[in-house]
Amino acid sequence: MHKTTQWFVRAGFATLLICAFAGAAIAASIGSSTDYKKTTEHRTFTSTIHPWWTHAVVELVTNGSFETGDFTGWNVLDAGGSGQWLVTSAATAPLSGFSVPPAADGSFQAMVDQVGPGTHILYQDIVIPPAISVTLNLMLWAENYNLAYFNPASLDFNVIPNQQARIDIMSTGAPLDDVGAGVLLNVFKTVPGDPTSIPYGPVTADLTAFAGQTVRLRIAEVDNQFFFNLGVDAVSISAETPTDTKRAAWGDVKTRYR
Ligand SMILES: [Ca+2]
Repeated sequence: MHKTTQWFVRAGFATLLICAFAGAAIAASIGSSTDYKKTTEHRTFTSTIHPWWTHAVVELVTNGSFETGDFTGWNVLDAGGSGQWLVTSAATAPLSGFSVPPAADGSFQAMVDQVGPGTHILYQDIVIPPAISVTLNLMLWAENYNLAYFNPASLDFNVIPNQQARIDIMSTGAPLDDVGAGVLLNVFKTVPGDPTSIPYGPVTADLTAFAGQTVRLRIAEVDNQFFFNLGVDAVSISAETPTDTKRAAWGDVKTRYR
């Protein structure tokens, strides 16, 4: 065989081998894609936006169960002649001596106790990321020994009578005791006629409207009529954020193909 012809034959054979290897590589790549599909087909999707998005749930409240035994992550404002927010695992209120229900979660809970009039505000500023949904959950109990509520449009214990509790989502720029335009969403409020003994129970609110904003969660109690114990625990604001798993997985496939 002519040398040139032999070279072409050899080159053709080499080309066939290269094509075979390339084909195998492509097949391997397709196999990888198939594996990815197998992985995702068994995943549970809840998104209504894109079927390849999965969700991550992020907790936004620091020390929401008070299990540090203190107010780490929180801010407290106690005004008046008596009383304070405190973190306790005790079965008896430390100032008034009234009985206290067990913590709703873990060992510790936050509560207000007093022996005289005062305003007591517990708050935490929350940075809410862009999210599909944002939800507030907490557990609350109350014992209003006055057996009646008074809820003037003020959290000032000098406004008489004033005997109320409320939970609000606030603008961070508003005064701490604001009950006007600084209240972005009222979540809970005692009004005259409400039960004055409230056993531990859930309080929930949809905060999705505040995604991408920084807001203040405020839990407030005012008393100037008689003893008023208020307790909270398991305070949670959870944000559900999308994660584009398809893009991440495809990037991984591309890396392996190269
Ligand atoms: Ca707790």
